[in-house]
Amino acid sequence: MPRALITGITGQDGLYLGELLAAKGYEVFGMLRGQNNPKAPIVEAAIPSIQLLEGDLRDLSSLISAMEIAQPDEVYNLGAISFVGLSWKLAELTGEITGMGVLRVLEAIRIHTQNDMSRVRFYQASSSEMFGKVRETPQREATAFHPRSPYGVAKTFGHYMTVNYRESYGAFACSGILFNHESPRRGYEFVTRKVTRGVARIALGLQEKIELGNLDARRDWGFAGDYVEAMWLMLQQDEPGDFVIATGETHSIRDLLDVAFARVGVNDWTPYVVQNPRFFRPAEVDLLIGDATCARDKLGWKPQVEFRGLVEMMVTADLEIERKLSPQR
Ligand code: GDR
Repeated sequence: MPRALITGITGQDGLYLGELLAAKGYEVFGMLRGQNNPKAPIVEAAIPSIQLLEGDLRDLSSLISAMEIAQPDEVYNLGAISFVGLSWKLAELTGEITGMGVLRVLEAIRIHTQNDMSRVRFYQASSSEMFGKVRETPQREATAFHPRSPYGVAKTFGHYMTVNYRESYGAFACSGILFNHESPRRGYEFVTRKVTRGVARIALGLQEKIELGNLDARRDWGFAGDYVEAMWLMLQQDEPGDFVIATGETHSIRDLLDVAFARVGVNDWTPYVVQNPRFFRPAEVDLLIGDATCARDKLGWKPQVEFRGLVEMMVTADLEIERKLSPQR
């Protein structure tokens, strides 16, 4: 039975990946921060066979212990401070966890394997935010980086550390450059979920308006369930490598609002949406669109869920959640 260790198990991707690996027959270990983490029951409900370990990306010795307990064949580093908007306010902490955390996981593997790093396959959750002020469109593996937020800078550090350990120690280390990926499990602070939850609550009479930032921002949005499959595929290859994972389509926040409100029968959403400067960012990325040709050719990966299906899935799920929370509606 192969063994996998996932950091960031409580996040959207951690849950989908844990489910995928458990279904494939893996023994799955999930790393959690702090005792009595309130998210532990959610993880245990989604992945009943999961074994939870304590560890912190700020603490190397806790990562070495996690390796010793889990004895993993594969390590997926999904743990991070992942909200870009917050990273300007928590720049140092973001650097510490999202950036230095990657180096610590790599070091923990190096120490655990006594420098024979190829024994443990490593996946780093890199991000399209590394492209930032883009040098070419669409973006591919060879596109130069120009991150535009402390988050993007920290992810770029993690990406290059992953490449460096591959080149320095022969680590089987892969970096997945994932464009935005969403689902009904997305955190409420991200724009897709903020919109789909807001739409559900407006339809049920529980909320009047959604406050948003830049409505002209555009993203390449895919379904998180499809994207974790790509993570696994990267670690099943003969050689490690870096892969862009994206749909190749771009949509604006306005498109997102069109589809989400249409799902509840509203064609003109303007009365329900207000812009608030609080949600604008000090610097925006340019047009992010990914070219996932390498992933298609080498991994045989392609996204299954397209934009409209994704947004409708999220509104439908939020209607159900909000109805349960307010049964009188
Ligand atoms: P992003 O996701 O920064 O792309 O990072 P997010 O959903 O936060 O923002 C997408 C775009 O929407 C605009 N926007 C708003 N965003 C939020 N959160 N709230 C608002 O009210 C709002 N109004 C407009 C933003 O300006 C932005 O342009 C995500 C994260 O998952 C990262 O961890 C990951 O690495 C990248 O995707 C790929």
